[in-house]
Amino acid sequence: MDLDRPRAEELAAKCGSDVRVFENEQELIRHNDIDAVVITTPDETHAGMVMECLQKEKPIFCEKPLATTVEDARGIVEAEVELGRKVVQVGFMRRYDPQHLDVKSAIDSGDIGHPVLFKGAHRNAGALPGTSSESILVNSAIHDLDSARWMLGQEIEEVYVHGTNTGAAADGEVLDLQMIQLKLGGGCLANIEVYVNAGYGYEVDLEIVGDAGTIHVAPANTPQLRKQRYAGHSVEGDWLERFPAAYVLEMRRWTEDLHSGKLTGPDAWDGYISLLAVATCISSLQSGSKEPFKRPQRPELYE
Ligand code: ISE
Repeated sequence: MDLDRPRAEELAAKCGSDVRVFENEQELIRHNDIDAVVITTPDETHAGMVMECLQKEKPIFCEKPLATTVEDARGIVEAEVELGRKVVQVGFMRRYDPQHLDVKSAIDSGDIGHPVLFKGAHRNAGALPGTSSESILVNSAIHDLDSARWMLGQEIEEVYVHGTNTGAAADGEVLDLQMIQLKLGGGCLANIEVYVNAGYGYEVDLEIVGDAGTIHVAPANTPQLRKQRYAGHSVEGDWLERFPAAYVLEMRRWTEDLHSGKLTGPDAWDGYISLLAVATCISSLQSGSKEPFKRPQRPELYE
């Protein structure tokens, strides 16, 4: 289903003769032939559709963010707990990126000792129309907040966010470059740049500092070129170019998990906690002070 029906029909035709195009999302979610639903619509539509699928007890893959308000995300967690089994997965695709997975396994193997610092940079070539200081946190920085929790295996305890309006911003008010500092459990820190008007391309950079070494995500998907007093590599234009392998592996694993009956990816709790961290970042950006992260009790379903 797509609001642009001809586009949906064009894609359906490429997928085979028995692929049906639905008029709207309710019709799709309720249809008896539909076993599971993938939601990749605009952010503010996610929560309503997830709730609808939960009522029908249909497994859901929902792009991040799980919702755009903490209340809606909490409602999803409560509905899933009520159902008594996990059916929601959230699209934090970096968890499937081979480069990020290499870093994660180096941390988990103890190669760099105890990890103490997450140094991230997340740059978009240009902000989407309608971008606000808050939507940068809800739509983009949420990846980094999830990545820090996942990579370090620690929960966020405190956040401190600064922002600035750069000359590249179309709107003179929006804080299009933000610096997020986190204090996490186990003595870990994080320092994350999120810049949505970097101009030159799309990049996600990450170095983890441990007490016995550091590990950096491989700098590029493309080879290093050295020529005529130049050394460098090309940079992708957006997340689809940067993370093609991750998106495929994420979808493949999700469908395998559906067949085996046990979801293993980032769940509704991860979606809720990352959104709560976003809300705390927004408070810090607005107050100009560091803010404690008040983490709710994790229900048994997500242990
Ligand atoms: C963007 O809006 C996304 O949805 C992508 O997942 C992310 O990688 C990108 O940096 C965001 O700004």
